[in-house]
Amino acid sequence: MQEEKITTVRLILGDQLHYGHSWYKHVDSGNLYVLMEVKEEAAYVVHHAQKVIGIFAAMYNFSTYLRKRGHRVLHLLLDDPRNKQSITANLDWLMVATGARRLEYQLPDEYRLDEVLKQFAQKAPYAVVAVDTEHFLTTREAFTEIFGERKQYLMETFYRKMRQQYQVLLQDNQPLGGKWNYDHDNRKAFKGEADVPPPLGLQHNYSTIWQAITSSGIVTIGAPRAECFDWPTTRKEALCVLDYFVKALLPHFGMYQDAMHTRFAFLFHSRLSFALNIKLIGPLEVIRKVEAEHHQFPERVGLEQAEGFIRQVLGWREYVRGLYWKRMPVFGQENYFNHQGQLPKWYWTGETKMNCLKHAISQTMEHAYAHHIQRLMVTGNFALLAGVHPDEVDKWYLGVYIDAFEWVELPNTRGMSQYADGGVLGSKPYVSAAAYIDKMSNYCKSCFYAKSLRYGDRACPFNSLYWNFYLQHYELLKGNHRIAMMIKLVDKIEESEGQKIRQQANHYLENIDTL
Ligand code: FAD
Ligand code: DLZ
Ligand code: SF4
Repeated sequence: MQEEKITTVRLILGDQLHYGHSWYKHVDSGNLYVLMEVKEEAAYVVHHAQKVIGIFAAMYNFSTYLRKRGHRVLHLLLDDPRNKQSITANLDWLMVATGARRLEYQLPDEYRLDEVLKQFAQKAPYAVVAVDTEHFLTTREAFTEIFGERKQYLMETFYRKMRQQYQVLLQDNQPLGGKWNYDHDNRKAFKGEADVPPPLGLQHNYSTIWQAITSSGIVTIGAPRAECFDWPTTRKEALCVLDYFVKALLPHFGMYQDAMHTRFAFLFHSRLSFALNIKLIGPLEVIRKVEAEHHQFPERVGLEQAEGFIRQVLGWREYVRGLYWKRMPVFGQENYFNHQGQLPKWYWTGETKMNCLKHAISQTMEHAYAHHIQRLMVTGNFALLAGVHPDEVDKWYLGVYIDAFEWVELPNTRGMSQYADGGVLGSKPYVSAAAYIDKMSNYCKSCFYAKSLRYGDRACPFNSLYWNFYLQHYELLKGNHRIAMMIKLVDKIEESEGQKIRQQANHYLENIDTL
């Protein structure tokens, strides 16, 4: 029997694996679905091995799913001789080879690819149509609709609007429990008060995929863990991770959200970001599940645990995306403090005597994962205090985490963590000396450096670097009322003390690779 003619090619990017997308509701053999493993996408930054394996495996599983549903699929593998290793170069030959007269793609989440595909469409001699990914709860334009043309965009304003729009944790349109935000209850250090459940333990053997990646010459970092790959790569598995989260981890999630511990890389975190970002699972189903668990078992899953989680997904996740589309491409070039430094070499190995950084970086290399406070208050904090160029910091974060895609990585890194936007996202720089890290973790207890010393060979580098940061950027920070107390303390620093701080900080900065 002759195969039906292909009329439309539908492109699916590696982070667009949305099983419920309306594209797949009806089978039409005139449509060819195309997924491509390409070196170009694996090379715009050096990615963690698990990120590349995870994306390729999830693409493979998604292709299999579509085929089983009766759809026509071309999954272009890395070593396919036809593969030109670039999305647009592949589209060029594919459109000719199939004779299709129409190309459809889902709106990319990343500015770079969005521009590439827009330009490609302008030149194409056939119809090109972009459709929504049907994944997010807000549109790219949400920020302008909510905030107009303001200079600052408060997450809390955005979050409340989202709660109302989607009727989440509300009663008579008012927040359940009388408060919108239980942030103050989300800051407990973990001292072993509860058992930390072991990771769910998905076990895949993806060594064939890993072999193909290495043979193709793609450069990666970090441990592949290909034979015991434990990130979800199908929708079914993503749902298992969600299930495990609400049953085993959510009861303690909010409380220990900011805690860090040498023995537990994941603590009570969901590890859902990868599945969410490649769209195996949707934000609303995650939110509804957590909300339902709270309603059904309020004793076990207190409001502060549920709200603490929902705020991240309904609030922060949608908020950073809105800000990304509002502020790109300028956002990606900002450098408020004019920092020019390089990342210390040990950011790639974890080989440093600074225990907090050693743990946060080593687990990043081992699991392609660190939780929010490790990213913000350990690695991000240090990079900002050390004056590293935001481009370098962005590149690192975009590469090392399995969940890193620019729309979410860049606002968090350049905006929240590095304050390179001068305070559009966050109202003050997230910097701290050792005291905060000590309060929220057990890292300092077994550290080579002394958390309470500011001067000397054993002084914790965070301490002098912290005060040095305020002295160095005094003019840029003195008008910020959120840090008025700090500025008062800086004003009290005598000239001789200031010199000692600078000396100690400069000594550390000059020897940064050996800290
Ligand atoms: P949980 O702690 O269980 O939180 C639940 C979910 O909330 C996450 O899965 C995520 O989807 C969402 N969420 C939580 N915080 C944020 C946030 N600040 N912004 C957006 N979504 C959030 N997240 C990414 O998904 N990709 C990134 O590339 C990324 N880069 C970051 C870089 C820096 C410097 C910082 C400070 C944060 C970054 N985050 C990023 C946010 C956050 O650290 C991760 O979403 C979280 O650690 C993922 O682990 P989890 O799924 O166990 O999260
Ligand atoms: C990150 C990534 C990698 C490593 N490889 C591919 C790939 O081979 N094919 C593909 O379609 N997508 C890949 N991706 C994801 C994209 O680079 C890109 O980050 C997202 O589509 C932007 O949101
Ligand atoms: Fe980190 Fe300083 Fe604590 Fe060591 S003493 S773990 S370097 S904060």
